[in-house]
Amino acid sequence: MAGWVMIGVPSSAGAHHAGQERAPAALRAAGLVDRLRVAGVAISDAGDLPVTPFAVDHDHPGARNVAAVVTVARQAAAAVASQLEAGRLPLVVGGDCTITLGVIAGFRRHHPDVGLVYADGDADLSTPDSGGSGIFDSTGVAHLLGHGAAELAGLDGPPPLLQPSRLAIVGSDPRETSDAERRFLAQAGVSFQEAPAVIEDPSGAAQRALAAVTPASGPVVVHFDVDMIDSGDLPLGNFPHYGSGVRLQHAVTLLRALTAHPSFAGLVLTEVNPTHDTDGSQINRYVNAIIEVLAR
Ligand SMILES: [Mn+2]
Repeated sequence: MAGWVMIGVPSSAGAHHAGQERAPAALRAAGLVDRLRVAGVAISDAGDLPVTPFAVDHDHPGARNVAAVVTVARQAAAAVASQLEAGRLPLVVGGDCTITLGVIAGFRRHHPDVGLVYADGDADLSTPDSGGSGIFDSTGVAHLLGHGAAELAGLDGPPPLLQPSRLAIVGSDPRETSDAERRFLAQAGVSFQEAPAVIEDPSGAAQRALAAVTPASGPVVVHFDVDMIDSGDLPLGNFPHYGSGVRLQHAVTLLRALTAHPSFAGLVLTEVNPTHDTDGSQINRYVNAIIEVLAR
């Protein structure tokens, strides 16, 4: 076993504003890699992909910065595929949530049956034509399932990037999902557990998500958007979720259970915006939490 490798994806191309492109450097400076090693986790550092900050895009109000989002996803896919080739376990540190599309595309090159547990404050089902912000951050799941912008959904050949039966969404804020979206997920056969299920029993929520995606034999990637956590507890998310009730410790228990599964094959960390943390104290709590998740 060659151990873990950190791949930094310093991009806010798909975000509402700049800031997340600083997360890989901020997390490294807070000791993410060094302190994982001290905790006994074998990890190397592959450095960062090119910095791709948010840019104002007046020309594509329904699909802002789509070209940059696709480029970053392609870069992430290539980096992940190459580290898998070397037998390493990717710790992909974003960056906004659209990087997970690239991570799945990279896994597919070695494992077409890859599965995904998507721990996120949102179900991310918006598309460029749904009349919203045109920001891609909230569209990741729609694109994974083959909807939305063709160049993103078709990142790795004919869509979908992921079969609905290989996806489990967990921890989303019920205030952010419509009944129509819940029906869509149920009809598609996507496992969907919202924040109250995580608050009540984070280990049980993890086991149910794993049970949904592990009947197939492929590896399972875990996506963790920090905005699953109530911003009243940890205000690091690029876009706030005050009042969801999910505490940092709920997320740690959930993620520890997910990453302990024999099929677990990689972790994606998204949406940390270091500009929201004036003194580094919240980044430090986040790094402590990730160490608690990964140290065995
Ligand atoms: Mn997200």
